[in-house]
Amino acid sequence: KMSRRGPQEPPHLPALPVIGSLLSLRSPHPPHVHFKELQQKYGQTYSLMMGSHSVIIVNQHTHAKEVLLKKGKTFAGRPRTVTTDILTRDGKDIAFGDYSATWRFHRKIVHGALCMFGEGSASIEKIICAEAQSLCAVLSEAAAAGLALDLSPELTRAVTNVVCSLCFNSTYCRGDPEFEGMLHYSQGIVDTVAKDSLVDIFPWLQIFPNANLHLLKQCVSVRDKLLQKKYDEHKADYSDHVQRDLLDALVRAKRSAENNNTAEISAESVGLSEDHLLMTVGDIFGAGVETTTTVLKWAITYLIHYPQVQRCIQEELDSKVGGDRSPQLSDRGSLPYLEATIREVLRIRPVAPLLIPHVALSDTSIGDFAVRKGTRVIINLWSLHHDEREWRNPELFDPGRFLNSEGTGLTIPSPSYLPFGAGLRVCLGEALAKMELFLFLSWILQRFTLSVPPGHSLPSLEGKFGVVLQPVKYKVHAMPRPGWDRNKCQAC
Ligand code: HEM
Ligand code: PLO
Repeated sequence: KMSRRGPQEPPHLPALPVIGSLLSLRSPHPPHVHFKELQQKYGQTYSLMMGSHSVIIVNQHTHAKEVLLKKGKTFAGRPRTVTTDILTRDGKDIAFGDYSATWRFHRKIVHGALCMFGEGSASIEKIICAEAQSLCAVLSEAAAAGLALDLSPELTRAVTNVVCSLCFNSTYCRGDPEFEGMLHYSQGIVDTVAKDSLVDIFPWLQIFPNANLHLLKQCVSVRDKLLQKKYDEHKADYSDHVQRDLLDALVRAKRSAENNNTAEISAESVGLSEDHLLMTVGDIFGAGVETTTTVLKWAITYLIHYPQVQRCIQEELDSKVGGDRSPQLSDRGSLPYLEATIREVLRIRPVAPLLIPHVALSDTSIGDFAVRKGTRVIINLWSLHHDEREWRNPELFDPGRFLNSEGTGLTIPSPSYLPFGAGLRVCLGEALAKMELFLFLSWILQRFTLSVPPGHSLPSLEGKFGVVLQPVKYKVHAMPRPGWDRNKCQAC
């Protein structure tokens, strides 16, 4: 027998048990937890079949970085799935679109447009602060009336208005029916788009009556009408001289490509069709809302469980910002404990615990394992962020692990930390999300102490797995801090 030691296949799971456990509604654990547990039997990197697809699950940071960074271009593909094809008109967006010239072009336009509003620019900060102001006003009204509030719709509206300003140059008022409609369709999409972890197990199941797909299609059609309306409005009053928002930037790119028909960058060849354009704003709008809102909800859930962490942030705010003005982005450097808390929330409850599946674009390898072209690779961020070898007591919520020993500066104590992914497919909204998390949380905690209403039990820390990992719904009591009574809040 030959004993040449070349690349080997990763340990493989017997196909049926996994399909069974994933398809079974009775499975007690969501996929990221299940995939972490399977390491004990199969090792940190293993493969399995989902339907006819070969899938590799990566549970360690060295292999994760090899996939995302060192071999980023080889693993930059995305799988096509029944549900994401419905959401994105067959992958004509950025997040679920396969690696291609069109994808690169769209990512570049969006990146440019977000940078224009991004760091250093005063306008994005003003937009976020205006929303923080309005959010705090709602909280103090509720407090004055002695009411406990489900913060979810309030946080969603604040975050939505920030992306809405960026994408469409518009905002929603409380109770706006279009906003209520958006809340509804977006939850429907989050609940259905990644049933069974974004890898189609049996694509042929779609030919049977399927309640999930039916709900998804319905929600996507409501979303598409909203996107189309915004697009038509923008086309109608488009001007070459002003660029109000992301949609203007996309319309401009489309027009200039159309006027450039002779060159090799014609609108068709770079894929600047109306579909592409709509799906791209759809991505930014959807990602912009669901991710940041979810992190804010997790942050508040943990602050309610750990009042001492809340107190520490408030002491830091009192001493570095005081009570005579509101926090601003330039305070970020002097509020390390708040930053450490945000980092810890992103570690312990990653928004996208399995990222989005990657695909090998050619034959390659991960560590010593051979990987064939077309193999799907799932990076289990949950395993990276809860790895006992990398984190002391990983289940414990401890912002202090991100502070240096004096507690004066920030560190990242382990390389096993990738809340936004890395490489070619790294999150496009990282800078925006971090600004929003910092400003919303600092404004809220400067003015209020959050808790559950008397007699209510603490909200669960388990979470509900969809395309994002969301906390459960519960009511919050926001108590104004000394000096932040209703009148002051409205005057500031
Ligand atoms: C992709 C995390 C906020 C836009 C991703 C990925 C992660 C992530 C883990 C997948 C990377 C991969 O597949 O390798 C987060 C977190 C956020 C956040 C934790 C909030 C704290 C945002 C915001 C936007 C956004 C605010 C929009 C402005 C995107 C897009 C992609 C993406 C477009 C797809 C990139 C691609 O496939 O090329 N994000 N994200 N994200 N994110 Fe975010
Ligand atoms: C959220 C529901 C929206 O209605 C549509 C949408 C678009 C982009 C998706 C987003 C949803 C969920 C979070 C995703 C984002 C693209 C990148 C982001 C998957 C489905 C993450 C965290 O990877």
